[in-house]
Amino acid sequence: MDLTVTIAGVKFPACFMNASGAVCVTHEELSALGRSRSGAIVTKSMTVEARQGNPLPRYYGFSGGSINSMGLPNLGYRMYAELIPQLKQFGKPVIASVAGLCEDDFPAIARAINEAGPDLIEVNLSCPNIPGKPQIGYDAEASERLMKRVRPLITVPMGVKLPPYFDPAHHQLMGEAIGHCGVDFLNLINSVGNALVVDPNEEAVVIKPKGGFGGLGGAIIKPIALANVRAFYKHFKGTMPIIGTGGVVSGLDAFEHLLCGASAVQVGTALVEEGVEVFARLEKELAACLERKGYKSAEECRGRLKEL
Ligand code: RRO
Repeated sequence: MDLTVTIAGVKFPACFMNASGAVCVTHEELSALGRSRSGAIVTKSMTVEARQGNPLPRYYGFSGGSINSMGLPNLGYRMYAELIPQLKQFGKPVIASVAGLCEDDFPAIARAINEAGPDLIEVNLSCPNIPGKPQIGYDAEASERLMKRVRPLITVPMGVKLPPYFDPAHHQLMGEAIGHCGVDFLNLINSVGNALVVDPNEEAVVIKPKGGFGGLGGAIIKPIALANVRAFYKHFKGTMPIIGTGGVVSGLDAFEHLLCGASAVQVGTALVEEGVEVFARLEKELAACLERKGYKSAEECRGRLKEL
């Protein structure tokens, strides 16, 4: 089964890859992704300076998914700029995820990291876990301003990672903003921000930062992720490459993302829980599913969701 995909002109050896944040902070973690069957190496979102992140515990896995408030722990963009040429030797695309603590950080990091030669750059407009900082992706004007500043500074495809939207008016508004900015691909969705998981036995929250509030990931967010993939796929009439992220635990979950319009999928919670072996399992499951349904490739079923 052909599970290779092309996004914004870049060929990926497989349609599964890590979601930014999932075991991709250190040189060791990124190299392990390089050696694995992950179709790409996606870095942790990087800031100007290295960060320790929020206090522990800051990740909690449960039966339906996970909640996190990592707080952008990363090595700082200078270190990732040094690592990227080494990571490219694994022979698969490297996606640099760019974040920032203020608007000016994004162009500064994007310009420098572009020089290091990643294959694509993903601009994270949707980190939910920095105390006191709203998610830029919920402000269409600020997002447009930022995308317009970053786009001319980089020479590789630019994607944006968006938070989930829950109203068609917001899909429309962000779709229009994105359409003005030369965006090459979308990554949908980041975690569902500011959720709260409660442990009734302990009568307590499960993570420390922000009073227990954090980004929800894993199986329980799949319908929200699928809705956002579908809404933007339709907004752009199938012309905008989309990486579907959210709730991919099985090959069938990935198939659903592809049907909704994703070209590839990223794996967060399932990768954290299972380790890099998850990619081989997902490939096998998706290949069996496509085979059963008579598809010849992952690309063939893209967007083919039937409406009633
Ligand atoms: O580091 C985090 O707390 C984090 C980030 Br930057 C993000 O984009 N999404 C998320 O769930 N956690």
